[in-house]
Amino acid sequence: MNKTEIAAVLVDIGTLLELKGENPFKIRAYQSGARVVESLGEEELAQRIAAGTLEEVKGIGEALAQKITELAQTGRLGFYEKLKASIPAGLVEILSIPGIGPKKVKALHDKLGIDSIAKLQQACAAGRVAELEGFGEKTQEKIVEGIRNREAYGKRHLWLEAWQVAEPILLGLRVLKGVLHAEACGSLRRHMETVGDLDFLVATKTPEPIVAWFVQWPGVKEVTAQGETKASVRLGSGIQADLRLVPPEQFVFALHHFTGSKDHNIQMRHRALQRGLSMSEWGLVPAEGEGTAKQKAEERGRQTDIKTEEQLFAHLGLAFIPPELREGLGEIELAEAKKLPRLVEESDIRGVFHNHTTASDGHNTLEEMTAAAEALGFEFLGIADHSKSSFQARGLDEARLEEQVAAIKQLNAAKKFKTHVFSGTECDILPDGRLDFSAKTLAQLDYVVVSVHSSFKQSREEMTKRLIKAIEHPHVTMLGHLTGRLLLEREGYEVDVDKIVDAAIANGVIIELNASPWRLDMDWRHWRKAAEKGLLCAINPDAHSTAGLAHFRCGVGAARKGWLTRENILNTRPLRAVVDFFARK
Ligand code: DGT
Ligand code: CA
Ligand code: CA
Ligand code: ZN
Repeated sequence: MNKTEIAAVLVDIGTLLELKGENPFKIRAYQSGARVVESLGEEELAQRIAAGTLEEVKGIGEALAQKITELAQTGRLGFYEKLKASIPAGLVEILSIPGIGPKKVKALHDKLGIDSIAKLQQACAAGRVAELEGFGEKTQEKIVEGIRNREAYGKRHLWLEAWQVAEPILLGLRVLKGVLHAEACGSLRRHMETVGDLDFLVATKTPEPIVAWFVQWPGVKEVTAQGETKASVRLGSGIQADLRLVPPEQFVFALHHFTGSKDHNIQMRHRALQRGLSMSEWGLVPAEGEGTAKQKAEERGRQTDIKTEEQLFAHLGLAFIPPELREGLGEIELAEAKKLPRLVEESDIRGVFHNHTTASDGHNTLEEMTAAAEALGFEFLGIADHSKSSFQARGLDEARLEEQVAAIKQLNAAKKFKTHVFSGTECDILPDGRLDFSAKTLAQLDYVVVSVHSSFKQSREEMTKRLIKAIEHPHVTMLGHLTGRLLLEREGYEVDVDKIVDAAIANGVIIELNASPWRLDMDWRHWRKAAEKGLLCAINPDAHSTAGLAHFRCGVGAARKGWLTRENILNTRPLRAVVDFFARK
C-alpha cells in the first residue's frame, strides 16, 4: 500500500471507532495519524518502515506505527478487518449520505434502532428523526434529500474513478496475446463528467481466451453475462463493464459506434444514408436498394481501406472529430466545413492557479506543493488558500495571509524550485457580495480568486447579484467554482450563468474551470458559447494535496468537451505573459 491508501485506512478506522462511540482521543489519534502519513514523503515512509523508526515521527505512537507497517508490508490489517466486521454494513452505508457523520449514525442506531438506509427512510417519513435531540426538521429534510440523490446518482460514477478502474484493465488487455487493439469507448472516452458503465472493445481473431481473462480479472465481483465474443461484469467498485470482441477489420466501425454518443451516432448514420451508405457497428455498407451491384462491390472494396477513425470520417467527407466533441451538438457540421477548433491538450498547460496548502485546509506545505508542481513540469503555481470567513477550512486572516505572502516571496527568491509561485487567495464572497478581505489586503497579492462557500440557499436572483457584485470588484482576477456543485452528491446553487458570463467578460474577469473531479464547474456545456463571446478560462485543480495537482488533467478533458482551444485558457500562456496579465489588473 502507498501512503495515500494507508492514510485512507486510518481515516476509515477513526470513523468506524466513532460509530462505535469509542474514546475521542483514540479517534483523534487515527485522524491525525492519517494526516501525518499523508505529509511524509513516499520514500521517507518506506525508509522509516524498513528501519523501524516510524515512532520517531511526531503524532505516531507505537500502536499506530505497527498498524502502518502491517498495511505497508501486507496491504492488509487484521485490526481493521475485525473492526469492519463488528459493525453492521448498513451503518457504514448511511455514512455515505451527505450531512450525516458518525455521531449522527450512532444516535440513529442507539435511539431508533436504524441500521440501514431503508429503515432511515421510513423513520424520516414518520417524522421520528426530526424529533431526535440534535436533529430537527431541517436535518431530517436534508437526509431525505440525500437519500433521494443517492438513488438518482447511485448508478453513475465520477469520470476519474471510472478511469482508475478502467485503465489497468485496458493496459492488461493490450498486452494479452492475440489482442491487436483495445480501447475503452463510451462516455469514458468522450470524457463525460460522470460515467454509467465501461465499454471495452478489442480487435482479435481469438476471442475465447480474452473473454476468459476478462471474467477472471481480480476486480470482478460478478459475471452478469458471458458469451463467445462478449462479456459483462460488475466490478468491486460497483461499476459495470462490457467487453466486446470483434475481428480486426470491424474494429474501427465498432470503435466509432461504441464511443457514441447516441445522438452523434444517429446524426452520422443519417449522413451516411444521404450518401447511400448504411453505417453501423459492423461496417459501412451500401444501403438497401441504393446503387447498382457494381457500385456496391466497389464500395465494399473501398471499405477495406478504412482502418482508422480519421479514414472513417474522411470517407463521409468529414475532418476527424475528437471523441470529446461527439455529443451531437453541431460537431458534424463544423467537421464538414473543416472548422473544428484545435482543442487544448494536457501538454499546453504550463501551470495552475487555485490550490491550497496546510495554511488552510490543504494536506501539504507550500514547499511540498511547489516541488510537486515542479515535478509536473509547471512554470508557475498559484497558491490560493481560504480566507477568514471559511473558518471550517482554517481560512487565513490578514496577518496569516501577510506571512504567506512573505514566505512565497522568500521561496521565489531562494530559487530552489524552477516553478514560480504566485501568491493569491480564494477569498470568500460574503452573502451580500462583498469580499472577505479589504481592497488594501487584496492589493498585496498577485491575483485573487473569489468563491461562494456559504448561504447556498439564496434565490437565483440574489445569488446572481451577489456573484456579479464580486466580479465587479476591481481586485478580482477570477471566479472560482461557479455553482458550487459536487458531482453525484450535491446540486449547485441556482445562478443565471449567462448574466455571470457577460459580467465576467465586461470586467475582464476569468471564470475558473474547477478541475477537481468532484466539481468540473463551470460545466462544459456552457464553455463553447462563453468562449465565443470572449470569456477567458483558467483550469484549476483546486488541489488540497500534491496528488490533487494532477487533477488539472480532468479539467483539460472538460475544457476539450467545452470546445476550448489553447487561446481560451490562461494556463497555456508562458510565465511572463501571466505575470503581465496579473499586473494589468
Ligand atoms: P453511459 O454508459 O451512460 O455513461 O453512456 P455511454 O455513452 O457510454 O452509453 P452506453 O454505455 O449505453 O453505450 C455506449 C455507446 O454505444 C453509446 O455512447 C452509443 C452506442 N449506443 C448504445 N446504444 C445505442 C443506441 O440505441 N443507438 C445508437 N445510435 N447508439 C447506441
Ligand atoms: Ca458506457
Ligand atoms: Ca455500456
Ligand atoms: Zn472553494
